[in-house]
Amino acid sequence: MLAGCSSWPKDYSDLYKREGCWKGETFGEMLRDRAQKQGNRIAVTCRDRNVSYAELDNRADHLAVGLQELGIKKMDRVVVQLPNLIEFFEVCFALFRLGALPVFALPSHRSSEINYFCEFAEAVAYIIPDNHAGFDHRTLARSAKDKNEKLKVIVTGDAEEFVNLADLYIDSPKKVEAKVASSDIAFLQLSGGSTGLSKLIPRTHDDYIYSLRVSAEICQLDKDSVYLAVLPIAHNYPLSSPGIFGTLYAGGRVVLSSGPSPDEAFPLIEKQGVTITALVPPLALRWLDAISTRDHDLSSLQVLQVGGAKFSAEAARRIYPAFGCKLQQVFGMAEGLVNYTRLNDPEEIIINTQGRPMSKYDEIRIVDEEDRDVEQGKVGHLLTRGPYTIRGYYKAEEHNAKAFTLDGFYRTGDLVSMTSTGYIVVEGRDKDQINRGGEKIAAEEVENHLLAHDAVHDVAIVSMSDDYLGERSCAFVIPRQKAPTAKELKQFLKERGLATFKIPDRIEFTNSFPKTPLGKVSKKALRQIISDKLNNRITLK
Ligand code: AMP
Ligand code: DBH
Repeated sequence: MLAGCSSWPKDYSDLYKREGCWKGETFGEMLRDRAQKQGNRIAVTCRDRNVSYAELDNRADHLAVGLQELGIKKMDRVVVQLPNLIEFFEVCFALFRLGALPVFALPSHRSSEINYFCEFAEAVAYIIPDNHAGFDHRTLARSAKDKNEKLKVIVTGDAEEFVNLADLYIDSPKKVEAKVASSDIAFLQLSGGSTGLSKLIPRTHDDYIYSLRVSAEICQLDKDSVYLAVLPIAHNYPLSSPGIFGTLYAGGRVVLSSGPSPDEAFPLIEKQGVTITALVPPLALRWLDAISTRDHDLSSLQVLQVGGAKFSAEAARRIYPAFGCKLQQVFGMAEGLVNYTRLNDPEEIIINTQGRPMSKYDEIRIVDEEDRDVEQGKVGHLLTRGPYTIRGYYKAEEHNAKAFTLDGFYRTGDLVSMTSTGYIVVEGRDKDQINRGGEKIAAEEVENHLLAHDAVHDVAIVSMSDDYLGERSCAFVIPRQKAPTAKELKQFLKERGLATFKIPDRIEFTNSFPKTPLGKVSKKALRQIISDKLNNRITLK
């Protein structure tokens, strides 16, 4: 086991094995098996390129040789920041063959996040596209290399001074096949974070593949399924719920879209016969708006998943009439637990709930401030434990003591209620996080950056409600003598290399913060202030 990871106590791992959740599968074997059984079938389509299971298996073998020659070995951490490209699959499976661990960064991350991932995970390599969405990722590599000159940078496309990924596919008679146990960590996922920086989430082959198997079953995936990936595939939701990996598990086909716009996605659905895709709520709204003016034939689409943030019942009700396919609500987290509405659930369940746990071995508790179970139907804090929910973040002993109960339940930070039939309704959140249309922002992380500005005395960031994104971020700033402008502060954050989605949508200057009876900053009161202001009820002093 990788140092810094907590595993399940033996009685639980025994239980999960005995009950057939953990079957001893690994990612390396999974691809090998599909390649042997259905090598000619297409695994991934990207633009005009179709890659079969056999080809993907081969390409991963070849790349594993090249990565090994570069010095990457078992247990090494490799920060992978790739957009929706076939190379993402090749890189992941090559690393799995080596027993090296991808750390999944998102394409929107910038130097502040990347430097931290590289340093904290003690990464030996960093894999990037040359340019993506108008941004040159090699600038991030230079910044990361300044901090650690030994870091190997591998680039798809124009590598400039770095290693070109294309040069690492080496056809060797001797295959790389590190001894990987199913109980080993397969990769590190990212949490949205609530205290300071994102935490890293170690996921094992056993636990993740179990979640893929059950997700694929619930979403009724099979070899004829075609999953369209419009969200960035490194994110846990399109990666695993059932996402691209769940689709490969089922032997289906993944179609990659470079982005979520209806202009790109609708023609792909029609042309490729897409059967299932996954959206966050703001995109579902955008697709709903677009559909009335387009004449693409989307009749192949059977399931439209919406998750990552709360989907309003009002919008949920519009999905079937507009798309003629089933809506599936997905409430999940990279730490583990995923809830789905089932495809044959009654309409009212699908519209009004965020689903129920995917596994009968998921344990759910809904508790009050003192960790006592609330009455059925009442709102409380969601705690969970189960065969694919981690028992601790990577190298975070102190934080783990707060984020997990003594008996191993993860404190999700979500406020939920449960219906009499066991479905979960997300009612709010008690973590210091903003959910900006599915993109999570840890308030403290951004506050710390702003506090580094000379003219900022104090800062508190809260969510403000937004019709389209659900929430946006608002920073309340107490300036020092000479007040900065909002524009200056945003530019400052950008220059510090913060991902754009974390830059506050709005900055309010104030002389003091409202306090709780205990003297802490009352974020609840700040949320009320900005809400009143947006509704023109008060003017800020
Ligand atoms: P993370 O822990 O960063 O993977 O983010 C997971 C969090 O996203 C959950 O704990 C929820 O706060 C939020 N979330 C995900 N899906 C939904 C959903 N369908 N409805 C409401 N919140 C969601
Ligand atoms: O928001 C998430 O992190 C999320 C949402 C839906 C997730 O990780 C998942 C499904 O697996």
